[in-house]
Amino acid sequence: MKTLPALLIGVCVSVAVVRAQGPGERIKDTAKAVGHGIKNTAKATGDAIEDALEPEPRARRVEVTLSDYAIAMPTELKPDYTAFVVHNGGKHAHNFEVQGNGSDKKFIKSVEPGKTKVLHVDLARGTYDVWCPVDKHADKGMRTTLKVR
Ligand SMILES: [Cu+2]
Repeated sequence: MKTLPALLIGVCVSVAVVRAQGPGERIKDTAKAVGHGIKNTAKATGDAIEDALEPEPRARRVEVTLSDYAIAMPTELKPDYTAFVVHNGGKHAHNFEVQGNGSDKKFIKSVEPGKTKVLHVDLARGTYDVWCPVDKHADKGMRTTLKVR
């Protein structure tokens, strides 16, 4: 229990800081800082903060069907802002990750069986690796390559 005194000092210091600032102020500042963090991160990476369920009107639609354990989708596409409409026809939850050209996108939460979600990716010329990042699904067959040209 060598760490206990250190821990107690830490707690006392934290309490002192809260007292000095006033608890309300501290909470408000923290909330503000956290809120900014989320907004800035989302803006900086261009990532959505929740998964889309509908394609954006400006996007080209590409249908994808996930199963246990395969990904059915085109393996060649022309460059375009793309809405992958991903349907899970399997009995297990799956995800869908598209990586290439410095971009790496996947759903924040897996697609449950019978459900459909939409992943928007701005596809440029090049080769993309596509796979399901859940457990060992990629090794079981849920991986493919997409050529954009
Ligand atoms: Cu999977």
